[in-house]
Amino acid sequence: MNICVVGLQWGDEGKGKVVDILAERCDMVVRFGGGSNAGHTVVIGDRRFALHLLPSGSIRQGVACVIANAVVVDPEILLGEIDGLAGRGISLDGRFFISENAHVVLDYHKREDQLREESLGEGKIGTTIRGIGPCYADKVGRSYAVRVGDFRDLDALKAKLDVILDYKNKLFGSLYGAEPMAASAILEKCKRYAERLGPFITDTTELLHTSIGQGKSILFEGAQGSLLDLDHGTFPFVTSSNSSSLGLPSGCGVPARMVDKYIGVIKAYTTRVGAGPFPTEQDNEVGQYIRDAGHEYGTTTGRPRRCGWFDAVTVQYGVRIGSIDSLVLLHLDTLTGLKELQVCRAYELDGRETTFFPANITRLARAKPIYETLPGWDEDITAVTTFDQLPPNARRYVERIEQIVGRPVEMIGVGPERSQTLARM
Ligand code: 2SA
Ligand code: MG
Repeated sequence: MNICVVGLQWGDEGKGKVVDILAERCDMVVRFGGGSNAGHTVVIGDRRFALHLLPSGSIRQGVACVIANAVVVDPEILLGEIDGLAGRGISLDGRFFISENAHVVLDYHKREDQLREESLGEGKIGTTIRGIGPCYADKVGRSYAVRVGDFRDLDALKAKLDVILDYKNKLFGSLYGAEPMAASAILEKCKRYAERLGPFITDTTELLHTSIGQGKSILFEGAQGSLLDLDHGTFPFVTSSNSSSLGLPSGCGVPARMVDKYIGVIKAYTTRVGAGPFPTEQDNEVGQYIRDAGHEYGTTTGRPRRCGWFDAVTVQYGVRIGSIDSLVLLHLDTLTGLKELQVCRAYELDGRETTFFPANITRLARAKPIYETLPGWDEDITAVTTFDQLPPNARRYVERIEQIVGRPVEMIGVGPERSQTLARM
């Protein structure tokens, strides 16, 4: 069985935890997009792992891990994660594979991300400054791109970096008055990356097809959320990759029909980091309550996340474009203590009621959420182990979400730990 797990909101739904749990029954976990902008947290007992580039399955010793073509790889961060796991007794030797065709994030990408964001002032996107957008832009532009496979020929890479840095230095100098960056310093770093990452570099498309042919079960791990998808999200307040499940086939060369099941991860409410529209945002004491109770701060940047009510319109959109079969609903415990809960079931847009999410932000700006109110619960639910043990109002909340979204909730999270997850079916 091949499974894809993606977030259906604006990221941070808790995909890392879900992938970690499902990885127990899989042979291989694959990242198909995004880069170190992702922050996937897994908590096992008193051990907490925050991963940005390595697939969340890497914590499970028996699972093979793949970074596929469309991931943008920051070698500095990747090596830090590999060493970090090794220091905690978890080795990736022989079970980790990076696509030779994945693009590389280098220092000038991070510099460009930062310079551009600063220059935009109020109009900035609120990126993670991890160089993601500039690296994908170089990939699409083709002429100034570095791929992981380039680490195999350092002479050719040197020539390439000379050309790239010449161009970037002219660009940054004239646009932002920035100091030039030395190609030689970047090449020195690349020599170390090449030596350390060399053993992991391979043709991951061949590996994936061979593995599927052998009947192995593959878990595809999405990064960010469906509403941050470059083509289908709230552009320009999106990331630079196809972060919905639509990015899977192009991201790793495995056709969508080879995936047996698509699981959408949602939070019991909505959050967003960075700028952009957010119809159900609660920039008030409710939002603050959720932020405090749910520890809603960025894993990568530590930024406070914007918080708001559950928006079934956004989630339904993620379900539609993502071919989602079932849902995992996390952070139900975060809502404990709120007297009443609002659920957005539709938008009013230009005098009409709609349940189809307008991803175009000019139209989205005119959309007003239509809420229904559900009663909350006070009981601590963090130690609950079955759905039936949940307070009636918590069960009703989950069932109402299933009804509106039109997909079953298979798993429910009542706390950050691996064990605080209720299987529903
Ligand atoms: P970028 O850096 O170019 O991808 O930023 C573009 C937009 O995408 C958003 N984005 C994210 N949103 C939620 N979570 C993300 N990962 C980290 C986390 C974020 C963090 O798990 O907490 O630590 O702040 C993530 N990555 C990118 C970003 O906020 C911009 O809106
Ligand atoms: Mg995250």
